[in-house]
Amino acid sequence: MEQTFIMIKPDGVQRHLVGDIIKRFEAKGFGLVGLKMVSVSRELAEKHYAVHKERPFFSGLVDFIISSPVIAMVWEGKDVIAAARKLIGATNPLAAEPGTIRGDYGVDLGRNLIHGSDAPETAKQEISLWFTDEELVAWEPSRLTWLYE
Ligand code: DAT
Ligand code: MG
Repeated sequence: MEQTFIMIKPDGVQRHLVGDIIKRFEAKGFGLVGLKMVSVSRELAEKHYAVHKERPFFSGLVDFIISSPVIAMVWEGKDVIAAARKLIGATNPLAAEPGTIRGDYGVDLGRNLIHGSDAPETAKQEISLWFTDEELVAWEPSRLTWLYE
C-alpha cells in the first residue's frame, strides 16, 4: 500500500473547500492516516518547495503558503500517489480537466488549491517533513475487499 502527502493550500481552506476535497479522496477509496491544520512557518514552506528554490515564483509561492493555515494530510491506498495527482488535475487550473479539483475550483496558477506528492521518493520525504511517526495512525480498514480484487 502506497502513501502520499496531500496539502490543502490556504485558498482551499479560506474558500471552505476542505470538506469537498476530503470527500473526493474518501469516495475514491483512499484511507486517511494523518490529518492536521498547520500555520506553516517560512522554514517549513521553504523546505517543502526546496526543489523550486531557483524559480522566479519561489518567494511568491512561499509567501502564499504561509499566508493562512493549510490542511496537511497523508492518504493511503493502491497507487495513491499517481491517483491523487489525477484527482488533483494539472498544475495550471486552466489546463486541469473539469472533474478534477483544480479543474472544478481553480482559475489561477498561483491559487491552485492543493498539493500532492509527485513520486514515491518525494512522498516519503514530504510525509516525514510534515508528520512525526506518532501522528500517523495505523488502522485496519474494512474497505479493502470491496475495493481491490
Ligand atoms: P504541482 O503543484 O502540480 O506539483 P509544481 O511542483 O511544478 O506543480 O509547482 C509547485 C507550485 O508552484 C504549483 O502548484 C503552483 C506554483 N507554480 C508552479 N509553476 C508556476 C509558475 N510558472 N508561476 C507561478 N507559480 C507556479
Ligand atoms: Mg510539485
